[in-house]
Amino acid sequence: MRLISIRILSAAFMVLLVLGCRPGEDAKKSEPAVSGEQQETRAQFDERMEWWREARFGLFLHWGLYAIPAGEWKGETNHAEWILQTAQIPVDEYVRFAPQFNPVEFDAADWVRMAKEAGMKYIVITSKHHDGFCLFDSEMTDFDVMDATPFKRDILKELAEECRKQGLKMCWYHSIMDWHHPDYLPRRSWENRAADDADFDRYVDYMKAQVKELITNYGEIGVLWFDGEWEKTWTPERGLDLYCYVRSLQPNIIINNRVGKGRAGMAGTYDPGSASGDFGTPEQEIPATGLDYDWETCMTMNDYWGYNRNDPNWKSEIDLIQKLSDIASKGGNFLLNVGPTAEGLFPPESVERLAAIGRWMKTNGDSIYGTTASLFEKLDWGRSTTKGRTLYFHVFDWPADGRLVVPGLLTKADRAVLLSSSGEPLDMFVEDDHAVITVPAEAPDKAVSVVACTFASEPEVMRSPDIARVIPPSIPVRVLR
Ligand code: FHN
Repeated sequence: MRLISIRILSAAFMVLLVLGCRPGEDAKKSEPAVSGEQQETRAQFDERMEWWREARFGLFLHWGLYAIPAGEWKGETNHAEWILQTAQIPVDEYVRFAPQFNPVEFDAADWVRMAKEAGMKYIVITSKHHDGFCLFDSEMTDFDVMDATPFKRDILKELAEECRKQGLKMCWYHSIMDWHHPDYLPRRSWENRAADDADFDRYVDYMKAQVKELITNYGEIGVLWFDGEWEKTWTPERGLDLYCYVRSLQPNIIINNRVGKGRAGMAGTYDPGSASGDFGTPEQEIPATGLDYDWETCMTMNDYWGYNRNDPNWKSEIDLIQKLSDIASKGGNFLLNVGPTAEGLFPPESVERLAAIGRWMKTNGDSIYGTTASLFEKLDWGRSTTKGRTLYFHVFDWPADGRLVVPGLLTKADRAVLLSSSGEPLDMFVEDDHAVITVPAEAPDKAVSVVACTFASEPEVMRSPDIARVIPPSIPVRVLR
């Protein structure tokens, strides 16, 4: 068996990323189009993405009028944020929820505290979902929390101020699709609302004006998370125009791939070289392997994004923590969702899970924050993440014999410790094609126990020749032939 060491040159990273922000033919709008080209080198892109790659873990919030019915309609209980569509509620009936929206228990400080204590570094909230209702004070419409509800508080303003106070990044979800606005097309198939006077260009003007409000009225925004891009009226050209427009307002903002038409459905994959957006968006799923671009899995804790009071199908804290490890081991971010109630509270099941994840992150956060993907093809007992010359081994299935075998690791660590310990070194040796770390009989954590191995020099990892993954060029890779 001949081993050769090769360095994988990530040619993809050597290429300058040039972003042509030429206004599309739809850019003839009242708003100034982005003039000229915004050129961004790989180094500039990496700098813009840096905080997001470091963060690895964020809170998704789906909140709006749909929290009032809480999934229920005429005896059915299988609705949520799509209830206008799934229950075929005419718009003039749906808007009657607005005067009922009075979340008097809402406390931005409490929400941000729970996210922070869970180890989350950013919050993405629905500024406007597909139903068109705005959780912020918009000059463009009265169908917002300030004009249409008794609550009359700018929820996004309160959250943005709290995020700045507590050190989290504030980010907005914004739906391109808008079932309420008279100019949005197409209408819902079952609707009898006239569309003769609808003008989609006029709707895009409205949407861009609201996006401008979101980007200029609330301080620095980390991510604009677009959604609802799949209908035929939205085009790649409009997506590029919108991407450039947002970047012209806040050049350092990060924008997901749903600004354009690039995402492949729920897989959320796309070609960053041709489609707009800065990261991929797998939804309710985790890619089988890492992707060779930035990506973030978004996921619910139960079955619905918006609050459904009858949904008992909650993922366990163990499952959620293992999903966090799995995602980080593939170089992705995890955007975990909470659907607050109409009163403005997180469901107790969400509160419990956030707290449990937070306890785990308090001990093991170093194995998630700022890490890159595993150097190993597959570890039957768990996952691995990488940070400089430290490899973190996330053990889901603890070895009964006290021997943690790491196939393909050919270098003995300078130091091996359990993150849950006070730093007592673990014995370790290398034999043949694997390393063995001696660990305690009992797993320190019922979800994921993490062993950190720090190497005096770059660890050598043996891999099969058919893995065409891009590995940081600084780490030599031995290829088994
Ligand atoms: O239709 C939406 C859905 O309601 C939810 O907001 C998810 C979250 O990513 N996105 C869309 C479905 O892909």
